[in-house]
Amino acid sequence: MSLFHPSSPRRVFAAAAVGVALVASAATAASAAPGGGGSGSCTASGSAAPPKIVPAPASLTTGSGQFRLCDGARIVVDQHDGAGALQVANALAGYLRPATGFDLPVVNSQAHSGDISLALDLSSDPTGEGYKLTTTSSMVTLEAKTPHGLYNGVQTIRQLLPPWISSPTPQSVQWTMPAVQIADQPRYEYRGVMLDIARHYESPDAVKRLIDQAAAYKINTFHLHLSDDQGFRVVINGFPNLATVGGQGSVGTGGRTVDPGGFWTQAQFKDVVAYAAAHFMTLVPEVDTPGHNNAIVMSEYNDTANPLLNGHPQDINCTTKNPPQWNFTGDVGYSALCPESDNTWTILNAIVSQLAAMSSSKYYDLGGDEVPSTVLTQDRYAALVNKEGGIVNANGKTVMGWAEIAGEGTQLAPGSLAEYWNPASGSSSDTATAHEAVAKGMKLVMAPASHAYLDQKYAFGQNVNVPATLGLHWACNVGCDVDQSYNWDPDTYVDGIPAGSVIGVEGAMWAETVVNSSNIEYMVFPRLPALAELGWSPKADRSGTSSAAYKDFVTRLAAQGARWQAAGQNFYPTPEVPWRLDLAPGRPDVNHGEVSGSFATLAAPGMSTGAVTVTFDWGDGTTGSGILSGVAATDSTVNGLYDVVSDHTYAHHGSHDVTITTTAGSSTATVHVTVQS
Ligand code: TNX
Repeated sequence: MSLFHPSSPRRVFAAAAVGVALVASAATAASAAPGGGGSGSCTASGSAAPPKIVPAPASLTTGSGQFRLCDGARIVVDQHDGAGALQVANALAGYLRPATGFDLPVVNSQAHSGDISLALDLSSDPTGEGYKLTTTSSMVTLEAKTPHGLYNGVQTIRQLLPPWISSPTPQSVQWTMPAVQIADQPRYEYRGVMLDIARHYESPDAVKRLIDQAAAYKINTFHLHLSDDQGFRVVINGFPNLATVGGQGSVGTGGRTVDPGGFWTQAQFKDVVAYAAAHFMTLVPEVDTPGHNNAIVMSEYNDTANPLLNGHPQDINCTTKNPPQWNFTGDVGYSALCPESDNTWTILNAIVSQLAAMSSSKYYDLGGDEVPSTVLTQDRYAALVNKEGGIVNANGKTVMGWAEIAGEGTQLAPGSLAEYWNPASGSSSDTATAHEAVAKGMKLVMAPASHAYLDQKYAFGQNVNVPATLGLHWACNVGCDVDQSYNWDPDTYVDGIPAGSVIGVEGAMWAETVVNSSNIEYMVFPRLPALAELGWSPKADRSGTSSAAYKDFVTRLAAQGARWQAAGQNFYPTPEVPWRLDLAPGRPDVNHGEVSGSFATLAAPGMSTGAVTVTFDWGDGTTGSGILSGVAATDSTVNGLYDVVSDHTYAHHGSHDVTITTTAGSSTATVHVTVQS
């Protein structure tokens, strides 16, 4: 059976003028033709850019030549590989269709020249996430043992294509991929990103956006921090106040007139879990206990009419205030639920059982951080963690929590997961929680704040505050830029941790200062890709900015900037990264033989319009210049893509290749112009 569709009519960008018609398009796109059947007319000219993949594949060999994806190409998947492989094939088509404008039908058929084929025929893959990818001048072949492995390979395919592949609208570029052979698999099984939607509410759509962005870097775990002192963000049946009272505020609400809160319904929660699953990410819910929970206390301590409680829920309150009070500052360490209260357990049973039933990860995160002994003694803290751990296990989940859950007196099932957040490293006594965790048979996820807290400022110090309006700096007193995210090793960060104890890495996006997706993206990118590389790529000498690994990494990271700009994703264009210029041919206008307007789109991360010079070779023996226009950067937004604007009048009709070149020849684009009489 073939699901092959004839290729759609080729897009031609034409503008008619009286007496003269002019067609301008990318020179190469103008000759585009159906390629899936092996048509020779869609060929690659020039050479494809060398592969710049983040996270670096375990093994990559470059071949000669390049593959060109053409209209008429198909995505071939064997129906015997089942629904999982088909899902990934459809995901690949979904990634590639918007920018190419191609049909890219998903078919169950023999692969032809020009096709991309996916197959579950890799026999050995101990990780369940590995893949093998081969691109030649005629075909792209992706093999894996599991659908997740195929999906990881799909993310690599995206990065082998030009950056404009992430554009939501059709672009006139040659979709070439360098010939490569990649055999890849992850170093660690847990590669996470955490988002705090408690300090500031974020919608399901905002979370989906971050899932999309993180999936591109093979992140497989989304840790959702759902509750903290300032907000509780999901409906729990039987305890409506948790959402309606606990969800009202955010940090800095100042009487709830700004920074409004919000909460998700359970249907929305399930929808986000499904969305994550479609991106091969499991979702770990976290309701932080016994501290960081003023929102729970404020919702329930007065819930005397709730039939599930015993009429005097005031006894849940172990905060330092009686009666408890809202506190919408970023203060920590004053709130706690009382472990002796039956009401505490009625509430926690409902929370754990409902969230465990709705979420997809094998882990449930009970929090456990930052409860000073002045608020709860260690005995009472451990009593609460142990009892809640039992509830988590009874609901079929493994306990996860911040590394304090390994402290004195706690007893959690072996295999429970401690997230190490302390900046302390080496043999410092402040690394105790990591050792305690290992001694108790727990595993570690590494998120030392000075390397993995994505809410920390990039730069801080005298007269420096980047970004000016976002971020904290308690773990990074001079700032934590990309080099800090990259230059450390999860296995050896704390001395004396046995091999195999560290199962992964996580970047944590706390939300005291970030209020929307744009803010989140500015803090998360480009640091999360650095952490993703630590989680995925083989161990390397990541000892500092002069290491070969770091230098290679920032060059590969540089290639991501244009992808993010094309996708409309915000990021911090750090001066640590040698961002590249990338041009995509545009669609100039025509007026009686005069060609004018936008000839190209330029990605120039971190560069102002004045910083880039553009020259034009009009293809008729004359040269000229262009100007850039677009949205300038602010202290928390990257500059936009620039239009490269110019104009020229041709003396004669005919065909001309307009060549646009940026400063120092960093990037060129060719626009094919035909002036017809
Ligand atoms: C520490 S350490 C926190 C969060 C804050 C964050 C701000 C730990 C597990 N918790 O409550 O939001 O610092 O950077």
